[in-house]
Amino acid sequence: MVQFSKDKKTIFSGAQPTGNLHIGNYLGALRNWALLQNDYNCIYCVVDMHAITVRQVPAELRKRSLETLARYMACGIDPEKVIFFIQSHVPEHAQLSWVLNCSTMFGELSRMTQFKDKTARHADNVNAGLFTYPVLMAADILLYNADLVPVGDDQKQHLELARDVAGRFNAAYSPTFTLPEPYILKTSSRIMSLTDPTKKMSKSDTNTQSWVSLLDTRDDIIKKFKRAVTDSGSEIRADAERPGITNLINIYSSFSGKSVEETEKEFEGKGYGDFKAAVGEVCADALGKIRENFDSFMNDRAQLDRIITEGAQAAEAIARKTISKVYRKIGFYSPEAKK
Ligand code: ATP
Ligand code: LTN
Repeated sequence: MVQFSKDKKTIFSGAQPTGNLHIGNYLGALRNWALLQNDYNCIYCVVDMHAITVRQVPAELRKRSLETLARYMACGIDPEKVIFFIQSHVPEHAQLSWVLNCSTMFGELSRMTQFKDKTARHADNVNAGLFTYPVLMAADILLYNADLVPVGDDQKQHLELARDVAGRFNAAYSPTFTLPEPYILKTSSRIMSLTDPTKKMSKSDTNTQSWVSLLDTRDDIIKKFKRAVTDSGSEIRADAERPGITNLINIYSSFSGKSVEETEKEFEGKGYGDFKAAVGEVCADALGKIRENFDSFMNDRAQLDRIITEGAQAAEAIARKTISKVYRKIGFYSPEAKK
């Protein structure tokens, strides 16, 4: 069982059980979760309950939830150090979500930009879950009294709402929840599209040449970098005026662990062709290792199931305490409670 230290701050984050991910997701999110596990008490959750706010194919969702866990572990998350579980396995998330719904205002939820975007994209399925999505996210975080939440730009508004709801509950009853802060990664760099380096790399881009998937073969990866759009000029130097080469330098430096300056020095006097080949190699090596780890986790279902079960037990031990406290404060009767 994971042993948390009293001296460390608690980090909570959630990952959508999505299928294909790209190196932008890896360098901007996945890898960083693993980097935090030594310095913080980390609780990570695959948010299958959030996923059903848009229509899912049930068999696919089941498969992807497992794959998401295996993928994060392949990127270095160690279930001996981190509480790692599937959201629907800990019913307290749904329980707290309902209570918090009653401390969240209709107007606040109406202002959420993700709700407005998703409503436009899924006009045939504007369900109430899509609307109250941020309340479930607040419940995720507040159940564990997380101090810090690593999130991307798009989730900052939701985190702000979680703080507001927590503050409102604390004021109405008595101090109960820790107010969570966003955790901004110092190392986080934005990886840009390989075909248009002024746009961020994104899996919704229909041109598959623009992004490198974690599942691409070595050959594909090398080809994609060879064809990557670069700028006029021939020097390997990072510069805001030359977004193409700058992006490749960032990618090389992120995978190799070398700084931008070291990278520029290493390739001094070399051409774009040599450099692109080197970026392809270093990326393919790293993804190859992740792929190998992933396959070995996926091939041992008994071990994965054990990790998921123990993760849910550890999470629930914390979540149960919070929900009992909340139920007591709001006035739900319990025969076990002391009179
Ligand atoms: P979509 O195309 O559906 O918007 P996406 O590929 O942009 O998806 P998200 O699912 O929005 O990815 O993001 C998952 C995580 O990966 C977030 O933490 C986000 O900040 C990070 N991320 C996404 N794209 C990049 C990128 N190009 N560079 C760095 N980090 C990224
Ligand atoms: N909404 C987030 C996923 C998410 C999350 C959370 C992130 C659900 N619950 C709690 C941080 C903390 C997303 O779509 N990336």
